[in-house]
Amino acid sequence: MPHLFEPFTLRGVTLRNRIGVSPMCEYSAEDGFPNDWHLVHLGSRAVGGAGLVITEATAVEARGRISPQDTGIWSDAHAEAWARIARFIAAHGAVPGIQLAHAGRKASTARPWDGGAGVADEDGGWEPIAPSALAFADDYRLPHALSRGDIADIQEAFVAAARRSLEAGFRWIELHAAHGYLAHQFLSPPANRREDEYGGSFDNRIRFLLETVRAVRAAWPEELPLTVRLSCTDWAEGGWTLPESVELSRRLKAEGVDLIDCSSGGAVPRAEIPVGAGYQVPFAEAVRREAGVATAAVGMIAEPMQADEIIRNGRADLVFLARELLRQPYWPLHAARVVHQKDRAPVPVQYARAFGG
Ligand code: 531
Repeated sequence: MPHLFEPFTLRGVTLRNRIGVSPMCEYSAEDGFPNDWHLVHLGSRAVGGAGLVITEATAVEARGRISPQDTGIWSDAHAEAWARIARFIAAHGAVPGIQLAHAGRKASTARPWDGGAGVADEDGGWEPIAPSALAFADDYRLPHALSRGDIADIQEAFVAAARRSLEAGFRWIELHAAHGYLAHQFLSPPANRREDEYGGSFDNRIRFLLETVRAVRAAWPEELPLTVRLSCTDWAEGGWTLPESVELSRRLKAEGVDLIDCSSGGAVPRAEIPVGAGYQVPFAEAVRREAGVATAAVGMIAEPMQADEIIRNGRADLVFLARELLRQPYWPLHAARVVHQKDRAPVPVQYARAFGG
């Protein structure tokens, strides 16, 4: 069985180890442009030894931002700003990945440190769009329901964003279909009340994501991985379920998706989630085993031995870390020693003196 520091290959891309930097919103962009903060934030985690560094949720159109301070890639100028960051990540041995996203009805909200509620037009907000005209919660804005034409336009925006991601130097795409954002809103019955071919039955609710994947796959090079983040359960009565995630993963695999990043929650407010060490790992395990597709495990993974165990026991192909990498950008360099793989620690030459080199 492979371990945490074994390389991992998907299509023509090889990661130096099984550690990925999970997408993390920084709420620090202006007009969607990543800046020096994003360069240092993502760059230091590449220097820190991760095999894969994925950007925060990056909007495919301005309306798709969670907050006015989110990053985007809806113009060539945005792609140019990303290129410097992707280049730095790659120069330090990590594969640069981008999470392409649309927030749907969870768009136009304030940054968490400003309370997170809906932002009005006069304060720089906008009217969100969604499968159905249902607000996520009382303090969120009411979205307007997408027409068929709007749906096609958004899918085209995903394709254009994928093309720009390639131009910018990214080598890995994660489509965000989790955490209650647009694609997940189509999947989840509490958010999707449509009566056309995009709502109702399972086949109808997965249609938006499958069509988007098909279009992006056709525009994204054959030799590069296309991956999807799912919320494997809504943790809610009447919501999206794990068996649905397994079946969707099979269909996504058939469309050329290479890996499912297995998260959960976010479609409905106030869900009761049993958060604890590795609580989402069983989802990565089930999808990997039952859909026969590679998976990433994410959520409350912080200890090197815990991460190594997940890989060694074939519970997931990759582990994605978020908060622990905020605390310790160089976590992979330390983790290599803890799991007895000191010789595989991806230590930058500049730092060799600190790591016994
Ligand atoms: C936290 C979150 C996790 C799981 C369900 C809902 C929310 N994150 C999600 C982030 C944005 C900030 C909060 C994204 O997925 C973009």
